[in-house]
Amino acid sequence: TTVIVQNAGKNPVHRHTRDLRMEPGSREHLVATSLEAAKDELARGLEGLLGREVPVSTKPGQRVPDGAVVVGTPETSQLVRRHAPSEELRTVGDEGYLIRSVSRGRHDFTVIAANTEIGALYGTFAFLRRMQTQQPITGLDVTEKPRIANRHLNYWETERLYAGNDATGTGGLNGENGAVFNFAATGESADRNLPVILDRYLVVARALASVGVNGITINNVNADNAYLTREYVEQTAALADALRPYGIRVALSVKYTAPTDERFAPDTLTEDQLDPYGAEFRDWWHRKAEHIRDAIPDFTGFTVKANSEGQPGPQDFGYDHGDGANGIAAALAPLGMTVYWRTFVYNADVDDDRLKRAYLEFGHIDDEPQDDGSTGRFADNVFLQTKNGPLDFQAREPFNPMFGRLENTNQALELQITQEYTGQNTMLCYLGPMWQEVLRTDTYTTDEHGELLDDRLVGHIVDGTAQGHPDTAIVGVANLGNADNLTGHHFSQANLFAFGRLAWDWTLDSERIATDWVRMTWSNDDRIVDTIVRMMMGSWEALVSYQTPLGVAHQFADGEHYEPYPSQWFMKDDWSPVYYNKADSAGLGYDRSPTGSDFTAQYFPTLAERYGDIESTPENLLMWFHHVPWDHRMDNGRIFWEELVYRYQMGVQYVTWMRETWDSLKPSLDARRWAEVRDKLVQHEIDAADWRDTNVEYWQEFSGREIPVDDGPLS
Ligand code: GCW
Repeated sequence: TTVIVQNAGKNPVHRHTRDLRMEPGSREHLVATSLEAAKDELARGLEGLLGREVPVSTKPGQRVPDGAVVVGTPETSQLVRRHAPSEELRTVGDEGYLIRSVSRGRHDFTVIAANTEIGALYGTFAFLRRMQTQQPITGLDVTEKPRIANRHLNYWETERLYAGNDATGTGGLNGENGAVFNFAATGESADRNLPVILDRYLVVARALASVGVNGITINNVNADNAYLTREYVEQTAALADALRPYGIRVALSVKYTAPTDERFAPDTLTEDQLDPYGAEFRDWWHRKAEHIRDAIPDFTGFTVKANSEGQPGPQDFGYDHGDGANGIAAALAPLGMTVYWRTFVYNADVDDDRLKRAYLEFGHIDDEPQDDGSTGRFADNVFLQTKNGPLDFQAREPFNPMFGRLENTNQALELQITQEYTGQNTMLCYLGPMWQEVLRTDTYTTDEHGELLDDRLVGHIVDGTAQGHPDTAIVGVANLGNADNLTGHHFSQANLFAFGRLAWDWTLDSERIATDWVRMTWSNDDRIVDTIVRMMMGSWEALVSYQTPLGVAHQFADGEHYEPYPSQWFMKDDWSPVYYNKADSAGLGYDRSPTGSDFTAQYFPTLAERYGDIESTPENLLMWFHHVPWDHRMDNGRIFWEELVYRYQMGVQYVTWMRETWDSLKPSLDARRWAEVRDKLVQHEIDAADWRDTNVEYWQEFSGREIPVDDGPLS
């Protein structure tokens, strides 16, 4: 075969940093265009898959040899103009592609065509994925385009660093060592700081492009104002230059009060000047954004965590989220930039049930009638960025009622790829099924006449079809670090892969995604594929079972969010396990029904009713909504106490089964990676048993009942 990418280098993307360079001895290299990236991926990929070198041609005007792969856009390639029907191309938009098998006489070849170079790169990866997973590559007539426009990552792995490569594998809170990108203040030696590009940055860029991720907010949402200084902007610009050919645009997290930071003197404001309607506030943000734009022409905008977990925000100055978000948005709008305003707010001093807070703070702004006759105060270039569940990335949460309830505001769904609460870098937990469950949950959203919408799953809200939102976004909290395998656990890569695939098309099946990943990562042998996919597919449900079964939430020890500590009370109610489990002699779980906090009233009527009644609440969400009596009768006839213990045991048994199954795969897999996963599974089993024992023993103090023995003893 031959790779033909005409004019691959014709349209170099803007490069701001002249001394951008790879560190000496690199294996990766910088490219100037997305087509060059596509050409390299094909050459490398085909060489790896076919085991021989593949000729590459970038010349215009030539005959297409049999078996060739042609990549390009109508603008760069006369072959694409000739062989990709323009009516079809029109339908795939800016990021989509088409892949076609073409026959000309005795010559058969493949055309990967798109309207843009980045579309062509996405098509290239899709074609390689087909080959890698051993699907047919003849008779192709594929058109694809993403359902969600902004497929974005947030990077705050630095909070806990379980994808970093320090000795313990976990790193300390707020440590910087182990972060995926080296900025001035990071631990690695200064001569490896940006604008020096390390191999792993390009590996990350290639991995993200291969699944269609097109943006990243590079710093922690608990933002350090340093990222707005000249020195840091220069470094971010260098990174943006390296990522740009891969279609990845950068954004920054900012603090609402950044204008008062002395580091920007003499360009600083006083607190009195932090009026989001005032010219001083808006001009300040506009100047900062302009400065960034000059260095990074395709800069996306700002992510803001305001009045959340001690971060400053408009409420500190007598304004609300709408005032604050719109103030910054107005400064960014002329530059075409966006504000991602997070809705992760809670305060146990105000609401005893913190889950109600987000809707209480944001709902009325979304509902507010405007002078021009429209409804909703948030500006068009604001996304409200909301976690999938109302608490905080617990292994299973009911969906956040904000999805559906907010009708007039662009909304971004925030998912956590990094496994903060789902086993970190130790537990094998494939999150595809969780995200599928979230995206396919029926919100029962009604229109203004109270009629149910036709398309009203969470995914329809996010992709804009339910409520007709012009801009759409999905955000994943990234799990990248400086570990050799980038994620700390080999199987965590599957989560990054699944996030990207679902961000591109949320209707994809998570098992199908897992199958592709296993074929691309471990083996194409059907027996092995089936076995590993089976391990992955049950791993999340198993984790839910041995950590927080039947909807009992947040039983984690303070800070690290890895170990159990159900009896812990610390500092404030809104983080204490005892506050969530409410264990007493009557039962277990948090009553959020009308007899309790009435959080259920935030859902649309069908769900408010369903979740409000213990009999109709899905059992896997039971303790999210009810204080469940120990002898409550479950669907299968067991009483609640027995079912609870059974779940813990089943969860651990699944992990045991995974460890044994993995052992059996030893002869068939790459030895080093097999052993690394095996070590993780051994620890995983120990820690899962700890979750079961710690919790069951503690619950028993309240239930006063025997531990049922028929399902096998506790360890
Ligand atoms: O659950 C918490 C995490 C914090 C995180 C916060 C958030 C970055 O423990 O590490 O802060 O969520 O989402 O802002």
